[in-house]
Amino acid sequence: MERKWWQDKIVYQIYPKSFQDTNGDGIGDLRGILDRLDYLKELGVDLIWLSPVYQSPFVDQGYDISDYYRIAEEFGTMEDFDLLVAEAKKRGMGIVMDLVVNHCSDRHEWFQKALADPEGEYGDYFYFRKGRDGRAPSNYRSYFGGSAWEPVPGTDYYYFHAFAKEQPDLNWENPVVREKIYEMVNWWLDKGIAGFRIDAIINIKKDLNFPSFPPDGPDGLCQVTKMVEQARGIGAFLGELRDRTFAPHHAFTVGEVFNVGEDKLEEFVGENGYFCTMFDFAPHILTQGEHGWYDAPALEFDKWRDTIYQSQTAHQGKVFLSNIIENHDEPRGASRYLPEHARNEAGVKMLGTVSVLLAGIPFIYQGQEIGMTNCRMERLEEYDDLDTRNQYHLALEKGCTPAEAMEACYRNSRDNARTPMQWDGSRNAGFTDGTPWLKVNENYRAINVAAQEQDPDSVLAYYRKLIALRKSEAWKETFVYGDFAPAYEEEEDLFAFKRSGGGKRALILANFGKETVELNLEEKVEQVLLANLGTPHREGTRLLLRPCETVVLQVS
Ligand code: TEU
Ligand code: CA
Repeated sequence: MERKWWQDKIVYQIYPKSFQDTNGDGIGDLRGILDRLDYLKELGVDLIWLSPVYQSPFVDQGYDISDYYRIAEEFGTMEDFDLLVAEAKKRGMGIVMDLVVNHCSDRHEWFQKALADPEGEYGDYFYFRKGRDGRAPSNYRSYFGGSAWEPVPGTDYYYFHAFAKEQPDLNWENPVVREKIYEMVNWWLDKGIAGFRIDAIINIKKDLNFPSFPPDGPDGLCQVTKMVEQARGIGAFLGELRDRTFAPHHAFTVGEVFNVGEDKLEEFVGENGYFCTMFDFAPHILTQGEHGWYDAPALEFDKWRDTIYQSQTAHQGKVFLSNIIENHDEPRGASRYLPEHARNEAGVKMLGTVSVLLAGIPFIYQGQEIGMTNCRMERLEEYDDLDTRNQYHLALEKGCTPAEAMEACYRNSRDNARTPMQWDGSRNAGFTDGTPWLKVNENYRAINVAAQEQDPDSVLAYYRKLIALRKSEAWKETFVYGDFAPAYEEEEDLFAFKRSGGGKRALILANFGKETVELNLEEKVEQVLLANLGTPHREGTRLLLRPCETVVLQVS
């Protein structure tokens, strides 16, 4: 694969609402991000992905956009935004926006006009269909629960929404809609942003017959993904989007792509793919419930590790995937991927090591670098996320007790990762002087940036070293462009792999088990590049790895 400018980058995801508030309204803002640019630079970040900052009624936290050309009032002004792009640039960093074009908000002018006249010009910007015998056109369940078809009062029309009813799907079949989208994308790129993370993009192609399927639940509905999976021809849309916008700007693009076959990978993110990269969700899907959170299976360490090994090996040299352990839709990695006994600082460093040193592009979600964890809420009302409320009620319907349903939320709620960033030990963790829009995790006195900046052994200090190692002149060829191979596969509790490139080899070892692992190393150790529990215990070829211990070795 030919080398591209974005391949050696480290991306940091900011959830603006929860990052840093500067005016005391309890909501993070662009000025807050500006204030923290130096912090990000010091961490080693190159690209900053902002979850949506456009004007929005925030039914789905900004993933429901009512004006693509405005900054949400809550977050500041367009001047703040331009300043952010300029200040990031000064520091050698780029801003990546969230591109949400599968749907917009029901408050968007287009949709308002469409509602007023479903048969008029704007009706064709969306999917309006007539009901069948007084019922919805088909039996899809939206991602956030309930029918994906919403009746239009006073008519026999319904409109389609894959997500909430306040998020009507845009009709990509309409060339006028596509033009408007390209125009908007180019407008942002012309401002000098580095690129886009592309939201829920696999949903833009529908099966226009909108067929019903056998129900997969007692509600008589079936997941809307059924229809999306059998829709054909998304490539024409995505290729056009790339050619008209991303490609001429040499933009960095990362697709949020679920449900795409292995055979399509190169088409999506290969040499001339639709996007530069996409998230590797293979390890995340393992803990997805079949019907919802209430039946989400617990993580099995070996399955998780082997899925990553497999994905890394299969894509070698063909595509550059993006690796994450958490994002704004998922629980905290430290609470999800670490076994109970490893939920401590050493464990968090170990998890960071096996994620950041994989082949592909490392994404770090705000707070991951200090080991932020899931947050326990006492009452359902403390959750803000619509998806969480839906899943809670689904769990009750399936026979869970309220306590069990709350427990499922604690494990899986999207709000786990959306609690305010923990900057220091003062009130509200230094996030706001006012009342935070979402509860601050009670562990902020123990886990916060200020405390960790003072401590050379902190998680934060470790992440800085880890990122610096990956990016260093000496090791870049190995960690960024080098090959991946699993190692010591017979060791059940070990996450172990080799990276080789630029004439060097590194061995990464991490002990996720409860017992010390004794290894007889096949390689000669040249030097210890990184370790989380002090000098590793070695004697000749023998290496002892204590529980939660991780080491990165140069070997030959
Ligand atoms: O998520 C898309 C997606 O596929 C969702 O089903 C996601 O898995 C969801 O969180 C299920 O719990 C994107 C955004 O990342 C998410 O925040 C938005 O809510 C969604 O699109 C709609 O824009
Ligand atoms: Ca604010």
